[in-house]
Amino acid sequence: MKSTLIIVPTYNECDNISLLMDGILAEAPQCSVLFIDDNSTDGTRDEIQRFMRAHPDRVFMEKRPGKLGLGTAYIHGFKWALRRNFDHIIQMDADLSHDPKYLPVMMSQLESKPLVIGSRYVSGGGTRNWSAIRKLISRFGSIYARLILGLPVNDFTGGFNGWQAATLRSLPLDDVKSNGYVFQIEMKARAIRAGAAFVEVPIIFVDRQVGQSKMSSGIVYEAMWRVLTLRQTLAAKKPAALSDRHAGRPASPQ
Ligand SMILES: Nc1nc2c(ncn2[C@@H]2O[C@H](COP(=O)(O)OP(=O)(O)OP(=O)(O)O)[C@@H](O)[C@H]2O)c(=O)[nH]1
Ligand SMILES: [Mg+2]
Repeated sequence: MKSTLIIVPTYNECDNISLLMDGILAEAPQCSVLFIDDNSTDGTRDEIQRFMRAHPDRVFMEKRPGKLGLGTAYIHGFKWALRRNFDHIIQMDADLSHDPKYLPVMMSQLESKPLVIGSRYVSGGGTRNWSAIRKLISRFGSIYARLILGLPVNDFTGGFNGWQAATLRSLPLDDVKSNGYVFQIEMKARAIRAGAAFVEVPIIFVDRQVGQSKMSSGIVYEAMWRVLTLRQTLAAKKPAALSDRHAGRPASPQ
């Protein structure tokens, strides 16, 4: 059986850890979990350590000294996973916006697809409890990236994604410079341009109930600017064939 690591970046998510871990243990008991915590001050680390003590062989934490950003947290986690030879890597938020109930379908799709995208913008996907402005920013972000980068992904900005290890190994992780939302766009664009086949699995994204959003206007501006520079970067590389892609269609159940 393939080994799967779920990577969860955390910054002050104390009240979400327990529910998240209960969900993961129920839906994907065979998976390992790696938290990347950026020196949370609200007791997040204590909560994580509680689960590490209960599941020492499968719950791990990397501690970083301060809030260094989502992008570098994931790159740190990806490298950690590759060093330990996990076959599949799934990234998800700690704030329960990404429901662990989707883990089984993502894992089963990863058996055959190099990149599995949890998608709000394919049939069966959607968002719950988001303000009109958040919906607009998210929808616009994905359409903007799709048009500028010329790649047929419906949900470019989502952060609930699965990777075959070989897909991550094929990417120059040290060259990934985006740190906020746009990190999700850059990773997908680099992988697809490198030839990774992908599938978009429908997910319902639920707005966080507790904890503080780390979203800011700076993150949105970074995304708009960075997508433009990313187009230049990727244009300099030879595009690979976009074979076996299933953009826009929900994954068929297996
Ligand atoms: N390690 C680390 N984790 C972070 C950082 N910024 C955000 N996170 C985590 O990344 C995940 C996504 O962050 P959120 O604040 O939920 O951002 P979002 O989902 O884009 O926006 P909201 O859901 O509106 O809050 C959560 O698990 C956060 O705790 C960071 O600088 N370092
Ligand atoms: Mg969130």
